Amino acid sequence: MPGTFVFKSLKPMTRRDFLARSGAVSTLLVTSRPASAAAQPQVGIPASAKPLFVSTWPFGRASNEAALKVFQAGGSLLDAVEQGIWVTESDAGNGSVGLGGIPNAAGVVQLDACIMEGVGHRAGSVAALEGIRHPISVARRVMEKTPHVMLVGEGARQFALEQGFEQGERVSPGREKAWKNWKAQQDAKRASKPKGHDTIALVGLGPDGHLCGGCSTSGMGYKLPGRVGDSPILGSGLYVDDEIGAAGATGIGENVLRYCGSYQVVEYMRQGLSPQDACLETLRRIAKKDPKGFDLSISFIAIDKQGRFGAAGTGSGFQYSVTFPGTSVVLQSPGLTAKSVGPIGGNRPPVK
Ligand code: SD4
Repeated sequence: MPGTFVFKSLKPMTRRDFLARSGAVSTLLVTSRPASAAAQPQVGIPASAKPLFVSTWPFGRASNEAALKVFQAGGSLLDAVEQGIWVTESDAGNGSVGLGGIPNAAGVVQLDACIMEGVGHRAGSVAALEGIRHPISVARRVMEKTPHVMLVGEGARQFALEQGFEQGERVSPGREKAWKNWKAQQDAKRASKPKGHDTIALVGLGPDGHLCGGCSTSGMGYKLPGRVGDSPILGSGLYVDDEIGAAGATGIGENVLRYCGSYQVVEYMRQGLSPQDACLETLRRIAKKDPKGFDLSISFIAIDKQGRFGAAGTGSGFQYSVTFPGTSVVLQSPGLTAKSVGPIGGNRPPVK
C-alpha cells in the first residue's frame, strides 16, 4: 500500500501513526517535493544519525542491525556491509540467500554475490558458486586480492577454497527433498516454473559520507544450471557511486539485467531525483520499454549521499528495512501497476 509504513511488528500503520509511535522517529526527516514532482514523501536522516543501512525485504533488518553493530564496534563500512549480509546468508530457513536456498534444476545451490565500495570505485563479484557458505566474502576477496572483478563457477569455487573459505553442503537435506518432488513432477511434465526469488541487497552510508553495498542470493529456485541473475552483475543488482548514492535490486533478475537497473537508479539520483523517485522512475522507464509492462516482479532500494532513502517495486511494492542508530524499521515501498500510473510513463514529466 503506497505511503504506508510498517514498524517492527510488520503491522501496517499509516505514516502518521508511524511518526507518532516511534520514539526514534524524531530523527526521520520527511519532506515534500514540489507539487510538480511525484507525490512521494522524501525520507531521510540527519547527518548526525549516520551510519545508515538500507536493505531489501523484512529479513534485511537483522542484517542491517548486525551491520550497525559491526560499524559501532569499530569495523569499516565495508566490514559492516559484508558481515551484515552474513546474517542472511547464514539463515538456513531463508530459501533464497545462502546455502539454505532453493537449488537449481540439477539439485545444487548456486550462489551469486557482489560487493562494491564507493572509495576507489572498487568491486568484486562471484557467480554460480557452489558449496561455500559466504559468497559475499568471496566477492570481497576477489576485489581485494585479485586483479579481477568477477569469478564464476568452478573457478570461483577453487579460489574460495584456496583462500580458506568455509564450505557447506551443496544443498540442504530439506531443500533436496523438495527438489526431488519438483524433479519428479518435471519428469511427468507437471513441474511448476522456477520459483522463489528474494535477494539481500544492502547499501550503507557512513558518517564520513562514503558509501558501500553488497548483494547476495541463491537466485531463482530450480533455475537452469549456470544461470546467473542480476545480483552479481555490477550496475544491475547493485551499484555504488561515491559521488551520488547507491542502489540495489531484488526480483526476477532477467528483468533487471536487461536494463542495468541499479545503475539507472543512481543515474536518476545524479540528475536530481530523490532515491524514492529514482526507484519509481527506473521502474517506469523499464515498464515503458518492456513487453511485460509493469508485470515484471522487480524492486529497488536506494540511498543518496545526503542520507535520504527510498524504494519502489512493481505490483503492490515490497517491504524493505532501514536501520540507523536508535531506529530499525521495516517499511512498505510504493508499488507501480499500469493502473496506478495510468499510461506508462504518463503521470510525471520525463526526466531531462
Ligand atoms: C535473481 N534477483 O537471481 C535475483 C533473485 C531475487 O528477489 O532477487 N529475487 O534473479
